[in-house]
Amino acid sequence: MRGMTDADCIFCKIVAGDIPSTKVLENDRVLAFRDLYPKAPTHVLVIPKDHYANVAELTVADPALAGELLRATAEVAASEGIDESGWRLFANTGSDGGQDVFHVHFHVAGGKPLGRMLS
Ligand code: DGP
Repeated sequence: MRGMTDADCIFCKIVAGDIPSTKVLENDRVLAFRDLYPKAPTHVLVIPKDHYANVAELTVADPALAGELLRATAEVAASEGIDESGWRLFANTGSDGGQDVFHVHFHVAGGKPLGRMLS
């Protein structure tokens, strides 16, 4: 769905300004905003403004945009002041992966020791 929005997608509505969000970074193609249900002192979601369902779809359709998203996650970590202490980047993908919103997003989490996942 490159360049398109999904009328039923809450993140497309956030991009459009139809649902309010607390933005922390924005450029032509990328938006970062605070997670409504933060799991850490810093918990920011980084999304492309265009609608792609998940990381796999995005990376096939527009690998350059996937790179822009990754760069934005590091910019957010720095602007949030967690780049030195450390932070976690993750993208839940599909139902077994725990994805609830099917508009691709990277979670940037930190601000406290997060422990180990899956180890
Ligand atoms: P995931 O489970 O990986 O699909 O993460 C979706 C995240 O989106 C979850 O941590 C909560 C967050 N979220 C859901 N609805 C809203 C919303 O309307 N606004 C904001 N800021 N975050 C939302």
